Amino acid sequence: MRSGLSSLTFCLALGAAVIFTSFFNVIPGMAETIGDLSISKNWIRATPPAAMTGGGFLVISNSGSHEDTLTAVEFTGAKKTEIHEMKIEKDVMKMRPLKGGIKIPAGETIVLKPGGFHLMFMGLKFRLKDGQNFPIKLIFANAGEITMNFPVLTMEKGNKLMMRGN
Ligand SMILES: [Cu+2]
Repeated sequence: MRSGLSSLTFCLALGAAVIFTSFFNVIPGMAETIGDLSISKNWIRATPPAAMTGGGFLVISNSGSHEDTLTAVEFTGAKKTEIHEMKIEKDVMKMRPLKGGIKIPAGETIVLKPGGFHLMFMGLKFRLKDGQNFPIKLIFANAGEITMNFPVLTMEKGNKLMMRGN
């Protein structure tokens, strides 16, 4: 019976590990810090087949006393990554690249979310599927560079993540 018990224990441990891992992938939530900046709720929206563009989202808080700027973003899964804003022009919602990046004023939090600021992946090299993870490099003017793992989520899961409390 001893071997039966130990294999049961093994299975339970494995099950717990699998549950923990998938929980971890689906709900990142854990903030990472670089200098005075705290970055959280980072995710990529899952894309339909043959989509050429994709979107990335995150929350950046600046606890320091100086403004910083997200100047550039690198994602190897796309030919080019831009930082976009959404604006209503003549009653039409349009997006356009923010040439100078996104400013994060001292003591403030900037949210990149669907319908607002976002990372825009142009020329996707492959489909982005729910459950995958990809490293993305964020480059800040003052704080420097940080590479974070971005989970791919459906719009529904991503919106849930954005609505969660910190
Ligand atoms: Cu865009």
